[in-house]
Amino acid sequence: VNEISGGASKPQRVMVVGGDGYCGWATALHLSKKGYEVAIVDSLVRRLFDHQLGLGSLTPIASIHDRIRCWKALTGKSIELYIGDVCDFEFLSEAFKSFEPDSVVHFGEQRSAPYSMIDRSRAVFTQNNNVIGTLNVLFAIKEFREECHLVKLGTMGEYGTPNIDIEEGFITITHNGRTDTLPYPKQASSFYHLSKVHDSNNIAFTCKAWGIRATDLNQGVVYGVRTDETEMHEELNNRFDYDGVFGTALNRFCVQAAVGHPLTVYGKGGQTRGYLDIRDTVQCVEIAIANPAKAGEFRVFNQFTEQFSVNQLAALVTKAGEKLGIDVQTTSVPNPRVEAEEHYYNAKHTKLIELGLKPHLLSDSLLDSLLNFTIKYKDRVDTKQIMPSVSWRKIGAKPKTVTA
Ligand code: NAD
Ligand code: USQ
Repeated sequence: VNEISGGASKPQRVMVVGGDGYCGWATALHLSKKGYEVAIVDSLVRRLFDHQLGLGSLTPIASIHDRIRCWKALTGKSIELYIGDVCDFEFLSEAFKSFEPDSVVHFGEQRSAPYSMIDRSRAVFTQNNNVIGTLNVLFAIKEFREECHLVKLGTMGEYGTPNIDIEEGFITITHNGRTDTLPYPKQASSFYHLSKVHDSNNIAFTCKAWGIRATDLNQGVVYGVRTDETEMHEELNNRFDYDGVFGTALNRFCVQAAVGHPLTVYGKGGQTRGYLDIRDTVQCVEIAIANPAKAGEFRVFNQFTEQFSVNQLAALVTKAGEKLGIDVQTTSVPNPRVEAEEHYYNAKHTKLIELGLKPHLLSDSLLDSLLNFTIKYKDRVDTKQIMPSVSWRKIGAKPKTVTA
């Protein structure tokens, strides 16, 4: 295992916070397969949100315990499990002292923009959960594992949609004759996306003040579901969200096409974002771990492989549907969000490529297989969950218990 541990004799120990979630589960298995010693830390709060809101994954998902048992039975590899909340510092300290991670990959946040815009209490929960959780991880590293590399999942949404090119984390500006390289301006547009901005500031500060080594992965929207490891057995199935709260653009469109629901383009559909295949998420995280930041370094990578507008995605899914004999319609839904619907977008994403990322670009064959995958499970779709139910403008202090 020398090639994965940078010359050290023991395999690297990686703590995957949020390892029961969509990106985290796929990553935990991928790293375990590659010979890393993996521990999953997760509070399972995401499964609770599904219960509370009456939502469910397209795919049936096994409990985290059964998932890990199945992985061990198939591969002989153990994944350690710590069930708890990273906002609970005592729990996190015990997990750190017991597992002694060389890297922490932190996926463990409330990651839905619409969830954070349901009502005041969800907005506050999101920022509390995300900001305090990350602060605790930073304190745990300082206190117990100074050399541990933090690989933190951020979001491309931290930058918003400025009318100039988006750089990777930093921009060099000349102002009144003086020049400096500064953090790229942040213009997030939900309480969720803002929580990531706050995280980035806290991480950058602790790198400077305490010498923490950190990589902020500003990830675009993820699509797809199968990875080499999750497809080994049904019990290793990843979750696949398609509802209006947790479902993301391309994944939702594939499910909508599969059940004959018109594709829900919000507003004018010119909203452009960076996208990547989940098989590239796991690759990018492995690359970041294998090439750690230096002590005191705050590194930022833009983690996506291609840009698409919502209209372009709808056109691609329509074309893929035609090939399978499905007539796909599109509907324009009044935009529940406050965001630019026609805008310039050109974001750099070269640093992960320079470190060896080999992207899986969105191809006809991937769209065919994703669409076929959603068709396989279409009887599990609750079509009432498809339309968006959370409004950026209507959020208030009154608690909401039903969203659909
Ligand atoms: P997910 O909701 O599927 O998984 C997140 C996991 O973290 C869940 O299992 C949840 O139970 C756990 N968790 C949340 N708060 C926790 C806490 N306080 N303590 C312990 N565990 C906690 O989300 P995902 O789609 O896998 O996203 C993972 C990360 O990647 C998030 O940080 C998200 O912001 C980021 N990201 C996701 C996407 C995407 O398209 N899915 C895109 C860009 C960035
Ligand atoms: N959109 C539609 N129709 C839909 C769903 C979405 O038009 O049915 C539009 C949205 O208005 C938005 C764009 O598609 O303009 C992307 O929305 P999304 O729900 O796919 O993604 P977003 O809310 O940005 O959040 C997701 C993840 C989040 C991550 C982010 C990366 O949930 O965790 O941080 O993607 S990024 O978009 O780069 O900020």
